Amino acid sequence: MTESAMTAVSGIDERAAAMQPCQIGIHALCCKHCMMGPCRLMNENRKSVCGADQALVVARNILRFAAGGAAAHCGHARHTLDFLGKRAPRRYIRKKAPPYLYELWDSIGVLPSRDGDGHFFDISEAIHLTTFGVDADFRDILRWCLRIGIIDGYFGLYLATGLEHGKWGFPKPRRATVSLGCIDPGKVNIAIHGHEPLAASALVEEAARHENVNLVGVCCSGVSLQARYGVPLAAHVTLQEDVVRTGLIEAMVVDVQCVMPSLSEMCECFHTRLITTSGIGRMPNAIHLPVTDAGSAAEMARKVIGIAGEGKTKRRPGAEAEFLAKAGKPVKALVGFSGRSVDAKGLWERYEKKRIRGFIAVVGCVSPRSDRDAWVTMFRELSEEYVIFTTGCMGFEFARAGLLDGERFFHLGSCVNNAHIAEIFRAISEEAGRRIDEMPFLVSAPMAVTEKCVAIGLFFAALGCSIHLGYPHVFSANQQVVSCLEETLGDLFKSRILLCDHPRNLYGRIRENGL
Ligand code: BF8
Repeated sequence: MTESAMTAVSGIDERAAAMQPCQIGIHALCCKHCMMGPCRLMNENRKSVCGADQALVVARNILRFAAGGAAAHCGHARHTLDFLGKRAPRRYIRKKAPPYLYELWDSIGVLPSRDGDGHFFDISEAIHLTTFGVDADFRDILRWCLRIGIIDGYFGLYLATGLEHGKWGFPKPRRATVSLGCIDPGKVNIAIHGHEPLAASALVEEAARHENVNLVGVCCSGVSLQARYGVPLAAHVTLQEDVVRTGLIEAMVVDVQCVMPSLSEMCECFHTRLITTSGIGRMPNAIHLPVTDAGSAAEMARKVIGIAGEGKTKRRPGAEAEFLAKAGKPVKALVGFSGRSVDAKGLWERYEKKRIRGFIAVVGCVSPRSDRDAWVTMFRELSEEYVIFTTGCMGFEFARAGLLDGERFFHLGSCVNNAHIAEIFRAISEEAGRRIDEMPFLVSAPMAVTEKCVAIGLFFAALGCSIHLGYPHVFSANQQVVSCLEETLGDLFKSRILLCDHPRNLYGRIRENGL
């Protein structure tokens, strides 16, 4: 085994410990938008070679994170449109957003500048205006963050969710299995990893014709398939390598987003065939079976079943026994809620009768740099007084802790399905006859890994929700930036940004001050 393959085989937690984060970049204080730098602005008085001050550097970095996240979510929706042979919808935000919010966004100039696919131009402009020597007004850049958040919400989350439900059906509440224990040593195991439904749904259809095939999901593809079809969910983002490490996965099929490059070498260390399906998600050592429409998706699915079936005989001797000795039993969890199956009226009544103090959405990633168990424990405590909605990798953490009960904890699906949470917030606020920002709503992304978390947080901020961002600290390093964000959101919505990277601090702030 090569040294780099050995590195891939070591766990993500060990690699995170061995690769300490840059203490300048972690606070978004590093500017590398031109080649006179990188410039490191460790204190408020320093300026970069071009004269950019700390507030400008931090604001530009936040906008670039947001633009990256929005590009991913909007790309997901665009790929789905292409797959279905559809055009981008017109006047989409006008149709989907609460009218008072649409008017407000219009009045402050944060709506997308063009209709149809025009939001891609705004994402491009966000990159443009943060290049060397364009926008030097950090307040204007922070306004752009709201625009990109709105784009992410509607042309990413809402559009992708709506298209998926329209083509492949609405999720239904169901009990389903979670954890590595859902891998079946007696069957051909195929893992589906990534985000888009194009390849994933075709594999579910094809696998249904083969009794000896066990499909398992990873990350948001897995979450979607679980909610829609009851496919077992093996792992979230930081556990994706562990799926291969069982030695029982014949094929891992990936598309886009949150697919770690380490999988390429990891699969080489086992018998697992890595299969890529997206034109923008190629990986070394992988078989590429492109999926662009229903025909190519079905062909890919047939080939994958064949490749995986041949691979089972190549498992390392003893892999099954080793797995059975180590793997725990699969955990059962209640998943598959949506805006349709959550009773907004009932939830509002629970609040009105003072049986709960509010509603917290816990969304996004889990990070090897955060104390995952401490966050789960803290939200478990909060669930005694708050209803918790969850999506994405956080949903997996709550599932394996046995918390998803459909009473205190509701699992709303993948990260693009945060649109469900926005719809539920809207429905509860309509029951109450109030605006979203007048409601006890908090959206928390305690352990962001990807840029998508920043874009999602800004979307909910633009809706008027208070937001919490835990680790890392990209929003908090410069006081002018923090004050401007707080003042802007406070003036528009009376909402707040909570910047706590420790569960106890967040717990204290929520309990002492309400949401
Ligand atoms: O979109 S929660 S690590 S899997 S980004 Fe990725 Fe984060 Fe997981 Fe899905 Ni969301």
